[in-house]
Amino acid sequence: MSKPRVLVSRAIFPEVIARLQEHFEVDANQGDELWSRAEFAARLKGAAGALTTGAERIDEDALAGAPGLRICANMAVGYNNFDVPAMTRRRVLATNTPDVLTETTADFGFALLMATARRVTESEHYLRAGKWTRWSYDMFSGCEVHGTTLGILGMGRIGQGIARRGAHGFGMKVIYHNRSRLAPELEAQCKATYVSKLDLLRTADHLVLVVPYSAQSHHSIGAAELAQMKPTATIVNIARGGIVDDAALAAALRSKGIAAAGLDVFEGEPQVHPDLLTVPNVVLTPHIASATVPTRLAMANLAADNLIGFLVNGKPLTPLNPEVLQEH
Ligand code: 8YV
Repeated sequence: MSKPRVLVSRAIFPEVIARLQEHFEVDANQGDELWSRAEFAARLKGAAGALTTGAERIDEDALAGAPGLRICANMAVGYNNFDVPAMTRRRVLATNTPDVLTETTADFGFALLMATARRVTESEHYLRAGKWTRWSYDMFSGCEVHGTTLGILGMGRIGQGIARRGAHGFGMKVIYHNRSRLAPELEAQCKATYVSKLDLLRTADHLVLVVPYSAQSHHSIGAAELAQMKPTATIVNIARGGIVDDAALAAALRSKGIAAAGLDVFEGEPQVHPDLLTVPNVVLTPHIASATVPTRLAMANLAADNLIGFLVNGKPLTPLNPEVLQEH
């Protein structure tokens, strides 16, 4: 019997490809370039499964061209590239990679917060440019971190990880806003207090965005929200690009409406809004919050386990639309 065909849309760990090859005929992108939408669609045609990385839109169009498709396994916790209702209608299982990246991503959120508040990259550029000739009492004065108020928008697993780091490691007062309040025991673990979005914006000294992207959360932070923030505040985005209106943020940074920003994700990435590239008070990183070898390997293995679990054994590990399983 021939093996089912599985698509792997971007180069990933060879050992994970080898695991998939034990069960499937694997069509893997070996290059650095993302397949075009047309090429991805053509390759998806005869596939039973796909391992995607967040950049490939799985919508009605993509699904209509791939009637044999049964599962798309995203190697990411975010899955805004999936139209889950459309996938459910077409009985295509969607899976993501929660938990395995939580602590690593929270570490990076804190690294970006620290680098932003303490002007780490800006001062390094100054040093590398040979401009450091003397000590000065006010050279690269940054924002205090310990003991300040940490605001978190989106209090899922990663948000809670950042809250714990702030509260327990840096003695910060933690406030958060989320669609729903955390259970009291989780609030206690994070030492976090629920506030309205307006209070969050007005009170936070450092605001970290960890909210999933959706039509509802698009531009959650725009000119109006930035205007509510303290001019001494910083903002960090490790969620998704579209959460922030990047043009409005660049304008607020330039006019010192807020003190600084740290961004790992961008609207239209890998393109970056040109205005963000010319303001000094922003730290920019290329979507690397989950990028450590153990974590990326765990993500790739979990995506592979979902493909194998479902297509071989009928038991995926982290389904997003489990109702599809009942129908199979
Ligand atoms: C991924 C991420 O590396 O998990 C997510 O949602 O944003 C990152 O950890 C990225 O999406 C590529 O898969």
